[in-house]
Amino acid sequence: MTTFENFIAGAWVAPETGDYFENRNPADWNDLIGTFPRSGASDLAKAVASARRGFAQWSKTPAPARGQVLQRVGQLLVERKEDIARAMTREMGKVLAETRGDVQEGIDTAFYAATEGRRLFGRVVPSELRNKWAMSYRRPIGVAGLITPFNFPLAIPTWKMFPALLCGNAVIFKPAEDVPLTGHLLVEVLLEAGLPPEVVQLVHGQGSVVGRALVEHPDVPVISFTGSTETGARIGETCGRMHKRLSLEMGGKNAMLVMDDADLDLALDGVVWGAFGTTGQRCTATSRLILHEKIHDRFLQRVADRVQQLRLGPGLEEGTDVGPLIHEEAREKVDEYVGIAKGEGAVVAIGGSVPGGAKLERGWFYTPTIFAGVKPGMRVEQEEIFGPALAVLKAKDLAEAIRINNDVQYGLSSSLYTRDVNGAFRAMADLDTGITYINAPTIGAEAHLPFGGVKQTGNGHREGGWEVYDFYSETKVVYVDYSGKLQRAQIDTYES
Ligand code: UN1
Repeated sequence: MTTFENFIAGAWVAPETGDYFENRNPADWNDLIGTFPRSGASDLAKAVASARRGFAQWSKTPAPARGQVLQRVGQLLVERKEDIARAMTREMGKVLAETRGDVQEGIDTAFYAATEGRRLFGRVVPSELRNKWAMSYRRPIGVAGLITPFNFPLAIPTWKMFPALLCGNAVIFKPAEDVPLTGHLLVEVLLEAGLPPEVVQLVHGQGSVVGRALVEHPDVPVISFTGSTETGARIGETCGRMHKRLSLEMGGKNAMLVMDDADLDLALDGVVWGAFGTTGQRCTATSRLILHEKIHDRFLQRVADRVQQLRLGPGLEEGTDVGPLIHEEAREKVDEYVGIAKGEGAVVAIGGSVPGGAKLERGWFYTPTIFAGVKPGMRVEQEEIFGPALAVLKAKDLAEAIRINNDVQYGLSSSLYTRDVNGAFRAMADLDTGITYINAPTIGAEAHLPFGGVKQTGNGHREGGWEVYDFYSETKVVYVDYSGKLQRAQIDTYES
């Protein structure tokens, strides 16, 4: 058994609290991965003081040189992809193919960030006055606090960290308590790639202690958080009061719409992957299936038949389709929603129980579950369950399906299966989500496009792609007047 430490002020150090928590495999809770610091506010304060020194150095490093470090980070991730993926499956539970994908998303993000070091475009625009230049460019901001969830233990930290670093900021990383090992491995890679040590700080611990101290610290002007809408709202209040820049990625209740003219074989593959991949623990997961009434009964039957064949098991085992949930409360939550669904008059078509069998008895497994006969407004139709549970609804046409899709508080991802090009374009405009897929499921965003949602899913920012660089940099505007005389904007141009 290994004891892991924080990375603060350029060294691996024990927490000042002297306190540690256990990290166990969710597929086999006898498997203890290690113990990690349960840090306190004083650990965090030390990290901030060091990160400020890191920032002073890193912000003066030319952006292309910062990009070179990220290039090496990408290369190291390529070399370690298999090892990190295995470690990640062991601590998080999702199947190996998916954790390999998770590392790949980090690699893609690293290589994109590396090349951005030679762009980070500003603009030069004509001044309204003679002999005067007007331009904008991007400056680093300071120390960025990054609070990340368990479900993409590598990819989501990289979405935040790599653009933040490329823009010249220092970062403080607080990974979810369920996946501290992946966070540790990522910081090791950054250091090996040559990132100056004080530019990154890793502080393990509870959101309510370390996360909170990070959000409340006056010397951390940028916060990026992925997690629940409730926690995001609390963080938002603090950041609003302190005038901090904040990016939030929160809940989803994503729907797949399947019309009567769709390729149903394709839609079947799509919904099984979208709803039960990652054991449904994606904010992009397909958690509602809205079926055209003409195909509803037979398509639902096909989905149920297929989902029943999914093999539950440890993610490291060959042939496993669906791994465990992350922890006991997550499994209890799914089970509670089964009760809620029944109470509201929905039908549990399949699943709805804790599976038996020796292989599964020491993990947080739950049988893939389908709720049929769900009506708009039921709680299982409105609330994020974050587990292997799919609510199925019926609609009389595309317009009604879009209305049902939009009538929830969230707006991350949506999907439409159809062969009608006019309908597809109508849906692209009218589905009220940050991302829409046509003839593909609601999951699977690519690292080089903006990622994020509308309504209660986010607060208007995007991760990924080109837009995230706006979030992690401050726009500076410079006017250079080389006329040698006072020129008054808005006055002299128009008077002479
Ligand atoms: C998340 O679920 O929090 O689009 C992120 C996807 C992945 C990222 C999901 N690339 O499903």
